[in-house]
Amino acid sequence: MPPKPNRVVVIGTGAVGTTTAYTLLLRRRMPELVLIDVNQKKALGEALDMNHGMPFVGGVKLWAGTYEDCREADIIIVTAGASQKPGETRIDLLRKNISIFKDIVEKITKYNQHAILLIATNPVDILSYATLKISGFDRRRVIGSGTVLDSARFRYLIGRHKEIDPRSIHGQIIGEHGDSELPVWSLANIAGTDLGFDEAERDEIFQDTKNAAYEIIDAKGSTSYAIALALDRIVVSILHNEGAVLNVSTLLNNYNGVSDVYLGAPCIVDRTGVREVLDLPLNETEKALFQKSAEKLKAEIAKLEL
Ligand code: 6V0
Repeated sequence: MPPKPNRVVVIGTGAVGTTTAYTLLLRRRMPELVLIDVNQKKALGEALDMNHGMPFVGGVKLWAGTYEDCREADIIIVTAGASQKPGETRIDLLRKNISIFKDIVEKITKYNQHAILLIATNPVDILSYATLKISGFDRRRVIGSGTVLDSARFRYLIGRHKEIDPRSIHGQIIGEHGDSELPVWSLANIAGTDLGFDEAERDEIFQDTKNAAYEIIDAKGSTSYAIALALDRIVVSILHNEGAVLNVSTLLNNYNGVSDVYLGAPCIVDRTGVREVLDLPLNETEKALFQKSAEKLKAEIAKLEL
């Protein structure tokens, strides 16, 4: 019997879900791609629109489906739920999105116990933690998009300052995907050489990184392209068993003084999901900020009934 084709399911066909699906489709990442939304008409319309491009792409079977289609899925990406309005923080979305998540995760697990769940909905760290608890899945297979996007923004901005390709910049953001995130300046470098920024330049780059989503939401209502590319990057590392190091959100235990919380940290991602979290030798200031980020999220988690 031929091997089962890889299937990716995207739940939520809003700005993030459709851009992610389109990115996966253009790059022909998997033979089967399913779109699910509570608004079935929207999912159908998006699937139809993308399918009409198939003569130019090919090789992907794509349809608007139901939760039964999760049965054969290898990766289920969840982008469903409320998004930030201008002025709203990611944490402000928690009350709306936690009930949506209880419903969605129960529907997924009715049909599938083996897939990797990749969460993008905000607040992504808390919802990933909630997904772990609701699903009962192994922690390696519940992954949040974490600070992959923030790290990309950070590298882009450093690259722009230095006029160097962002792919050659080694830099990362860790902690909450949100207001308490932090840059790891102590380890940031270009080919092992110091970045040479003064305090004011560092501050400007980090503030622009942290506030990027607010700026984009204010300008165009939502962010979608870069998060879609970030999710595509995570999917590829899983499907191709690459072992790429990506700052996804994962369950941390005894990690830089932090336990029992999901936060963005450098993880080796392969077909098992998060294979390993890399130890980061943070300096004392970074460690304190990281612990503060964890405390903020743990206080929010404590209010939930999980
Ligand atoms: P959107 O464009 O409003 O789309 C949300 C979609 O979810 C809509 O199509 C809804 O119909 C659908 N939906 C709502 N409830 C359900 C349900 N119960 N079951 C299935 N589908 C449902 O939002 P957008 O796509 O802009 O954002 C989605 C989420 O991603 C938000 O929480 C954002 O804050 C979050 N983002 C996360 C990022 C990250 O880095 N992790 C980046 C950008 C946005």
